[in-house]
Amino acid sequence: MGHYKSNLRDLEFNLFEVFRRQDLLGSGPYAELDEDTARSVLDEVNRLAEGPLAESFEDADRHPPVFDPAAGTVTMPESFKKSFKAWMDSEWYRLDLAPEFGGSGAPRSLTWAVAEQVLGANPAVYTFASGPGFAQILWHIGTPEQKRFAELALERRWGATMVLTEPDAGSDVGAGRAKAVRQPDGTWHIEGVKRFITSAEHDMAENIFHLVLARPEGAGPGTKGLSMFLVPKYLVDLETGELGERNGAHVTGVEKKMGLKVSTTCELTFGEKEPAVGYLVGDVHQGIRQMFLVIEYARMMVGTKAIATLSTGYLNALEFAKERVQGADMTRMTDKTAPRVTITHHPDVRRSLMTQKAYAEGMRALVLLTASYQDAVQVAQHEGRADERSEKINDLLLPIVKGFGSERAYALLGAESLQTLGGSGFLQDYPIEQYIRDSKIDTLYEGTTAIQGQDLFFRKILRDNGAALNALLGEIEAFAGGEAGNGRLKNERGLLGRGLDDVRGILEPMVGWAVGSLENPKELYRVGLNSTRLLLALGDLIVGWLLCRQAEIALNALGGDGVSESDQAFYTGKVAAAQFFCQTVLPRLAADRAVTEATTLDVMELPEEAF
Ligand code: ST9
Ligand code: FAD
Repeated sequence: MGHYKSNLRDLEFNLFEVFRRQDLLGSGPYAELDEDTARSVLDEVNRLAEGPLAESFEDADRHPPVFDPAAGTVTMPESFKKSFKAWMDSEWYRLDLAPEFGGSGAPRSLTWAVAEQVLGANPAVYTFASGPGFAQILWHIGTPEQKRFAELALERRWGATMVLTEPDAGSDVGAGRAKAVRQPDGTWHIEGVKRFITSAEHDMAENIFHLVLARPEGAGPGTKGLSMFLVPKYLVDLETGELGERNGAHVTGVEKKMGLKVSTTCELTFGEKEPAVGYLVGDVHQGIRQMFLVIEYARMMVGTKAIATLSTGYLNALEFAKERVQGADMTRMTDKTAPRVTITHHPDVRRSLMTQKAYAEGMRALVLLTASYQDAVQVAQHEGRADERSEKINDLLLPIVKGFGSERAYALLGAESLQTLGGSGFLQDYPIEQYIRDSKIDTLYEGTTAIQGQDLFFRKILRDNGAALNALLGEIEAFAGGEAGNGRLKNERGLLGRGLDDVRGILEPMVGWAVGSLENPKELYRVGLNSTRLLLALGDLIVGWLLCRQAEIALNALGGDGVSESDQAFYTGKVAAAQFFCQTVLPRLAADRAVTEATTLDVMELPEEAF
């Protein structure tokens, strides 16, 4: 067996028992897909993920890509090339694409379930394979020539990148200095240096196209002055599809990193050797809006990657714990002759395993809840209407999937999954140390956690007048006040209700300070001191709610006839995870609330020298 342990049963539980995706299948945009087919897709991808995709995970970490600075080229490890080819040859990436663009138009919930398996098995396979997805975005927003380019990119499996970051413009994308100079023939020449660009060079595709943010000469400051340009590595004859001249976008460095080593992170220099020809995407100057079409997708991807990694980390830890014999049962700890037991007998190991299980499964549900709002948006589009409520709730959930998902996954992988293995966890004999190294990036790229917290509060809550948030909290309130699970979940519903009060208790002063900042700008600092806390607290509350919803379904299933032995165990675990989470995690929200309420400006008034 390879390193990757998927949780197919839980994916199917979410899709078909919790979110009842089969109700959407067979009609509307998903007319061609039924439940059996969806299950068999999951099954096949699972085999691929656990087998050929996972196979190069370790080797490619130990033998990362080799950069030749003189030629500006990268040689990828052979093992990884095989995994990548297996994924591309399977063509499952087409699930995400619209039928008009050569895809199968599957629901987002199914495509994110599939993505979880790939991202858990070998995340860089997924990111190197983003060409078709990027091409679809270009196809949607591009000029007729760019649509043709996008079709070629799909057909020829070209690679793709998103190019925002510069040495002095990371979180602050609007500080970017890369310049675009208009040419008499209508094209643009891009000049400048971008850094940290994922997949900008490799030897797994004949061409790579970059979607680049640059500032046209004379354009205004900030993000709104940026435009998006299509800059291919090789220029393309759009009629024949043949590659032409080498364009002037060259990789001038590849970073050495803590983890995710097989994913090339490149310095990309434009217009140094020869002009870097760019085409204004859609022939409109709306770069940041266009780039956010990619970013929204990528933020969901990053959260899913983190959560997938926690899940396989937990399942590896669980397997180890079931076999590792150490110490006596606690009730016989003073009896030196007592039989030694597996570590799953120790209360602290059980606490740790259940914490991992509850978060891994609760956050998987968070991803698929978010995806189910994306399904609703797709269905509405298919029917020629807009589902604004689902759009807004999806927007609200994205920073939680990305920011909360990555923070909790990384923290738990280190503090709990690796810890379960004792000293062995520290060794490269087990995959967890690599999981930790590979998943740290998830709290950083696609906007750091601080940026996610601010996005959540200012854009997704304040700017929306709390509409989407109130809709979501209203659902949690109704659940907490309802009859779900009857006596079996009464205590948990009570705890959920108190957690909800506490989250509202965090939000209220924050909104007050934001309003107060109109008179006293420094009040905003109090918001800034709490926005990450809010992000994490709201994430915990939603996970608690989703686990309780799962527990309700599990209790009903357990009450029915003919439950198989493995399902008995599965559903019993579901109820236990919800109870454990509500009892041990949600009460901490009261402390978060107290900390928020007591926020002072002391730390902001402290001279820098005192740090
Ligand atoms: C990176 C890549 O890190 C890492 C991994 C790459 C892997 C690639 C593979 C990914 C797979 C993906 C597949 C492709 C897709 C497939 C599809 C298939 C179907 N939501 O607040 P303002 C916009 S890349 C939407 O004033 P500031 C909006 O237009 C580097 N839009 O911002 C807004 O205008 P308006 C990642 C948003 O103060 C405008 O921006 N780097 C949102 O000027 C201005 O907004 C980062 O993520 C949003 N949430 O700038 C940067 N927010 O208001 C992080 C803003 O009129 N920094 N817009 O609507 C930030 O996000 C900053 O907050 C900032 C601030 C730059 C936006
Ligand atoms: P900074 O913005 O300098 O942040 C430093 C610290 O300050 C962080 O803790 C941050 O949270 C905090 N901070 C900064 N501003 C604020 C603020 N306003 N409020 C509160 N806190 C703040 N970029 C691309 O364009 N394309 C890619 O493909 C790509 N891939 C990447 C791959 C890797 C491996 C890495 C490491 C980065 C990649 N990036 C990519 C860049 C990535 O998106 C940025 O690193 C990220 O947005 C953070 O920017 P920064 O590193 O400059 O950190």
